[in-house]
Amino acid sequence: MKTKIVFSEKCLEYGSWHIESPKRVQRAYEILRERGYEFVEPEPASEEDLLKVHDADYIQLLKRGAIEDPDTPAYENIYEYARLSAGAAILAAKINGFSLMRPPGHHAGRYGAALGAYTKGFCYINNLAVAVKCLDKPTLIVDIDGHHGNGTQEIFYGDPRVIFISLHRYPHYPGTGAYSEANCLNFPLPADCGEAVYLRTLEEALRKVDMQKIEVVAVSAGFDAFAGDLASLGLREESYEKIGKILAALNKPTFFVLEGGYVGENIGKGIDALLKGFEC
Ligand code: Q9C
Ligand code: ZN
Repeated sequence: MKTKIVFSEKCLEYGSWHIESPKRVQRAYEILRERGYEFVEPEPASEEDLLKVHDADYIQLLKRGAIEDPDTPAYENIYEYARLSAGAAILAAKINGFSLMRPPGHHAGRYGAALGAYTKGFCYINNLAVAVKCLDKPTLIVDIDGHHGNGTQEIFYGDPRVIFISLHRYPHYPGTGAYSEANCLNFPLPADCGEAVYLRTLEEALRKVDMQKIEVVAVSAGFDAFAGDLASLGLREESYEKIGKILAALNKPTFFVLEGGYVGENIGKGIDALLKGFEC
């Protein structure tokens, strides 16, 4: 049963000058198309869905485009693009698929920039958080983006039905995630620590979770821990296949939402490897 990719070309319409560029997702899309994946089109999330995660005043500011920070531009119509990316995460959760959309989401907290971070790190709406709230089931979130998912931590901190695991480079942007607290299990890792350390840490993290209490696994699937990318932990294509196998062993309905990763070739190959590992 091959995982379907949730994708709309609309997410390629803005921001060609930014490092979080349409090119990265477009290249990943081409690779997955060549490799025979099936694609499904998302619908935008409703405002009601967004309000399950974000403060009403923040959503109003986002609609007006009054949310710019040094990492996160106020693109024209960004509210609509962000709503479509969130809707794609909701659809991925419904069909156990992979949302290949931008903008990313895991740095967006309830009011925008999360846990005291200076910026929203290219994120507007926490797509994965919206999907988890809409599903409304006990969920394990596994964040494999190379940056700490500070927005996701802020949103689910203390939630008795959610466990949040994040492996990330530290010290590094956004500066949070140095230690575990409450239901948020953080695993700060040194730059370029490499696959062996990474996989050992992931297994250690997952052993801490009582899987009997979990019904769904939601993966914040960023690819900037790839060797040479923005938050490099020295991972390679094969590492993502091994991560996929480890996630499959949890034996739960699982969905994936793209976060960062700034080399399109690596995103496409990384997704294929992750899903190949997950499926066999
Ligand atoms: N301008 C994601 O991977 N870097 N976001 C700040 C100073 C921000 C990464 C450096 C990196 C954000 C989704
Ligand atoms: Zn990242």
